[in-house]
Amino acid sequence: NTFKPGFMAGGDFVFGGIFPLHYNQEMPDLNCTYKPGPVQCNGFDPRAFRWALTMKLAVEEINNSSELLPNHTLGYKIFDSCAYPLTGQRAALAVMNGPTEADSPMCSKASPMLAIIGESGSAQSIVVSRILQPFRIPMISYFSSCACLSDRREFPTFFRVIPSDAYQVKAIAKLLINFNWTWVGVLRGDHAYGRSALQGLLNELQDTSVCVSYQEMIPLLYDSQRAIEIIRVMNSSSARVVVVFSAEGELTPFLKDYMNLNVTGIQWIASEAWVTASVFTGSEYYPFLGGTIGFGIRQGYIPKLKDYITTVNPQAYPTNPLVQELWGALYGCTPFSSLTHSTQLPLCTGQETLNKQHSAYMNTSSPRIAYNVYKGVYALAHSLHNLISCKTGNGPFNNSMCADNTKVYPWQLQHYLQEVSFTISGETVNFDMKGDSIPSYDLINWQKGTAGNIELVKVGMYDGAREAGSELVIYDTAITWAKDKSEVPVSVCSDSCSPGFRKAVRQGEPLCCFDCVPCDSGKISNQTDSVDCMACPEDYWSNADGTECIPKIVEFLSHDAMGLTLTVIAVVGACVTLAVFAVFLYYRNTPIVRMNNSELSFFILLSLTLCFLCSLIFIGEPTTWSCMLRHTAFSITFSLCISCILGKTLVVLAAFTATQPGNNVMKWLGPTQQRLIIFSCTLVQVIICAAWLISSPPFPYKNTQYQHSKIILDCRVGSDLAFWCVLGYIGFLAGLCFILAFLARKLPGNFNEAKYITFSMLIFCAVWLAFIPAYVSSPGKFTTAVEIFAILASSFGLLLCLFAPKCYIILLKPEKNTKQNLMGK
Ligand code: TCR
Repeated sequence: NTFKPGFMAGGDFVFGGIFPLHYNQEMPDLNCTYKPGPVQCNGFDPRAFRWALTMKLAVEEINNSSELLPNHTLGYKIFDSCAYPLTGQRAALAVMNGPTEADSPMCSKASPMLAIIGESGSAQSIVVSRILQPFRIPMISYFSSCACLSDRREFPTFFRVIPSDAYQVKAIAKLLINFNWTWVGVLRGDHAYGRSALQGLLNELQDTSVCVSYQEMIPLLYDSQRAIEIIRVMNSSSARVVVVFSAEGELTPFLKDYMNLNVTGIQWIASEAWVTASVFTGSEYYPFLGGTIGFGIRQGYIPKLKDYITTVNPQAYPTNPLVQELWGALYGCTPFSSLTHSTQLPLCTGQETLNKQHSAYMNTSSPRIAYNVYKGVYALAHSLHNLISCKTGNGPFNNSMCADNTKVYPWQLQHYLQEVSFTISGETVNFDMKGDSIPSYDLINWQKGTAGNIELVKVGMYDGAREAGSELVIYDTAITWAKDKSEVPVSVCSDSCSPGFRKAVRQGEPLCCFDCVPCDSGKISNQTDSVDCMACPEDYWSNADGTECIPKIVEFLSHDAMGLTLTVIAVVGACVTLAVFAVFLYYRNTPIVRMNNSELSFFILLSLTLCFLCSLIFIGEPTTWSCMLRHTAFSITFSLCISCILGKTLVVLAAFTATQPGNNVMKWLGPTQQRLIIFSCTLVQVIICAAWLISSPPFPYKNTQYQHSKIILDCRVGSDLAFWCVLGYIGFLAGLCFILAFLARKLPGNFNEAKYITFSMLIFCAVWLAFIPAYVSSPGKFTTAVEIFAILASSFGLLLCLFAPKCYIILLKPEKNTKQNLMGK
């Protein structure tokens, strides 16, 4: 009961093939009380049989080709692995055994076994690779996608023409990023494939904008209770996109439960293991699985495959048990009664119809795995061709040697395999240092077919041959999304932040979940989803929405409503003062004007006019000149005014003392002395001002500290000391004046000037004392307004207190304007 190859043919060079021609095995009883029988394989798999035929076809094509390996023939030996590591190991050993004369009488000379096409499942490939390793026999797998096989130290002779799962995970990550799905769930089966794919995806998603909302595992021993819990998690999450790393096996019961709970609206991302699964293509699945998208192995085209497959029938291979098993699987009958085959199937009548379940066997229009097998065989043939066409003395081996064509070693072929590069139907095939070929996937979308069933439509691809960053090609408009929608589903944890806001991470939650907080004033963000707000440049400030920097408002007291009002008041004040001046001039010969030194009154009136007018310098944009003028003009006119009043007080005091006998103070206080007092008092202020202007004059200044959104133009005093000296001097004069007037207030006489002077000084001091806190606390241009206001108020105070009573008498009570009446008694 020897283990026989499924197909074999002799040649100058022989390649082995290992295919899972059966999908089930029966282990012999191992109670060790009798000799254990061989493992029985059952469950014929027509798909794998087609793969094996593809290898046979490829070898025959190459043998007929006049370009590839002319004058040499290839042989093959194809064994069944039964889709299981242990039986895969048996196949590997059988392949290496070499053809014996007993096995194949047609090839008497034993040709070397150079390389192997195999195996399918990664578990089997691992075992086979370990067996081949000591003999340095290279192998090319067409279906083993485990990323673990990329480890050259562990699997030094392993090559493959299927992309490693690591690339699938990369492609899925790119897909998630492309569609802006930043909040996704991941579901996986309980096996190495699911585990490593999930791990790989998490790695790929690090440092991207995508976060995983939840990761759930479908238990190995299926449990409805657990599945329902998982479905509840899926339903309650705002992640509408779910990536599923699983095989059809464990997914079938899970989807059954999912459909029973009538959950819809999930956008599935299928892993390669189930995106091409035919079990879910029934119309009952469409409402739940329609729109599913995922990466499948790239389809290829093998022109001769269709015809070739029809040539394999029981008539052409009467002695091959596999062909008869194929017939059993496809038509449910045995073609020959003569063969002692272990099935109890009826004899074929020729009327049988193709078994629906295996109808895919005949569909060879766009093979995926078979095409991989085809590429693998061609890769071997091209390497061998290169090896044989080696020019003597130009070879790659030690001392530039070539391989000996009559005695080629597998390790020599491996060298050429590593270097090989060729094109097959437009696609370049080569291997990197890890034995991986250029990754390529089709993006497959599950759409509604004509009969309501699900059809797999190619809507894009992942092509590793394209330059980095543009590997993913998607035909957006061709995609149907879940629930038959045409717009891309949204799967985010938080909606994106509009300009003017920035993202604020929520404590203890993934980066994709955030709040949007408005930018502080003075900072802006002009893009959606800004992480930070940026500060506006100097002299710029944020607009109300926080989306743009706009120039700051420049503020100063100008000819706006407030400025105009103050101007009008100042002008009116000046006019009133001049009017009083005119009245006094007109009545200059009446007693009330003449009584107390009329010259001083005219001085006071003139200086008051100046006081009113100097407030006008404070209105308008501050310049170097206006700043210097402001304070000096103000302080000099005021000290002039107060010195005049002081002079007047002194005269009043002196006049009274003079009435007392033996006193002639009046002699000391004649008009010349009065002028001298006024002049000298004012001169002191002029000197202070001159010193101020020379040492550190006031200057215009852009104040941005007070209110950040505005530039307030005002004047800096330059020297604080000088400023306070000037004010202090005015204060000193006013205080002196007040004290003297206060002393003189009770002096006899019906018209007591001293009383009014006391009163005016009181008002003057009150206004300026009140001015200080108002000045310090008023914002922006109001500071200047307050200053003007104080000037006007104090000027009006002086004008009213000193001149209103006199004007009253002059204009309205002329009868009282007599010397008797004014002197009293
Ligand atoms: N290679 C996997 C097994 C596998 C699979 C599938 C199983 C692949 N694709 C689809 C079921 C359905 C890819 C392996 O073992 O390496």
